[in-house]
Amino acid sequence: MATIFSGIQPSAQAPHIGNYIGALKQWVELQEGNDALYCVVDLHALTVPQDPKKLQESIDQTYALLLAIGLDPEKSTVFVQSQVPAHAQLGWVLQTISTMGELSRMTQFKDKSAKFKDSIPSGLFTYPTLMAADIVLYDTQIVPVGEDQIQHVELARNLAQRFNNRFGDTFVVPNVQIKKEGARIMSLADPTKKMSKSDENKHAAVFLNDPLDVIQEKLSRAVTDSQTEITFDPERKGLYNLLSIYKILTGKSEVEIEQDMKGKGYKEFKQEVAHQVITLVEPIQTRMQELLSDRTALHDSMKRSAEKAASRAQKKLEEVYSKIGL
Ligand code: AQP
Repeated sequence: MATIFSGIQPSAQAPHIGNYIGALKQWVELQEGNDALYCVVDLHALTVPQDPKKLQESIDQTYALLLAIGLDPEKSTVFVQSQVPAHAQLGWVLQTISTMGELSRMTQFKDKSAKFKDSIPSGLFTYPTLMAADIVLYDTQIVPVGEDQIQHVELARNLAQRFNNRFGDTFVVPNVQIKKEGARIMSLADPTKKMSKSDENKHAAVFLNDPLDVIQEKLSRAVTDSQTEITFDPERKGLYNLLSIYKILTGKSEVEIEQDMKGKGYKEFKQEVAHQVITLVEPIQTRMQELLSDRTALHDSMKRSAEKAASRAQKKLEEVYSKIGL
């Protein structure tokens, strides 16, 4: 049994199938037989300007989505970050042992800050130290994430080691866990870019709350190439991306898929992919609506999970405070 931690930001835009395939699908698998903690990282969402009412709604939506995909609060601890104060408290401590140099090297900071020109929010710069705190608070061994988060988990490892060296053994040094396949699902509109919630092109991503006809339309417009044969070739980026999605959702082998697709055209193949995506998201959407229709029950569930997480986190924070002389 391993201790697992991972998080997802609440955002007005629901998670996309890249988030699902790269991260969320693993979360559901890993809750069996492990000590798993999954977090709606709402403090991270504050690194860019937010409308308070919309943020509150996004937190509910994201929490409901995590339950709807199959996370079970009886098996894993599914909670909201801001409801466990030790995250922000340890975040500050870890920020004080991080350096400007290592934070400046984070590629996500470089990408996200580019949108702000002269007034870059400083939270965007320091956010990986809060993410490190999220992880090490629970003596996490494994962090299942998509490829874009490897560098942040590496920073969490460095900060845990640095703290242990300075103040004595305190934190478990976490390991990142990346799926061999699906760790980087690409944009449907431009398969050289990763699928991203914030992409301005509305055909780039399929979101888990997209109406079913929109899913069909987005997949039918997905960029491929002018060849005809449907085979797994990483050089044919658009097709390869669709085939990867199809492979993960069906559980079929590459040979089996190539066999099935012999003689079929792109149109038919894309319809098959859309069918698989719809089969995945339809029950999730139904369950999510049920959960969101009873906010009292939803908030009760959040509160119970936060209490469970907080009692663990508080112990670790007290150990840290005592070691650093607070
Ligand atoms: N394209 C992707 N393929 C596979 N995994 C992905 N993840 C993100 N994009 C892909 C993984 O999803 C988890 C939750 O991500 P997040 O909510 O922290 O958002 P993010 O990493 O910032 O990426 P997004 O969703 O595309 O948002 P924006 O547009 O804001 O960058 C993480 O484990 C992530 O690795």
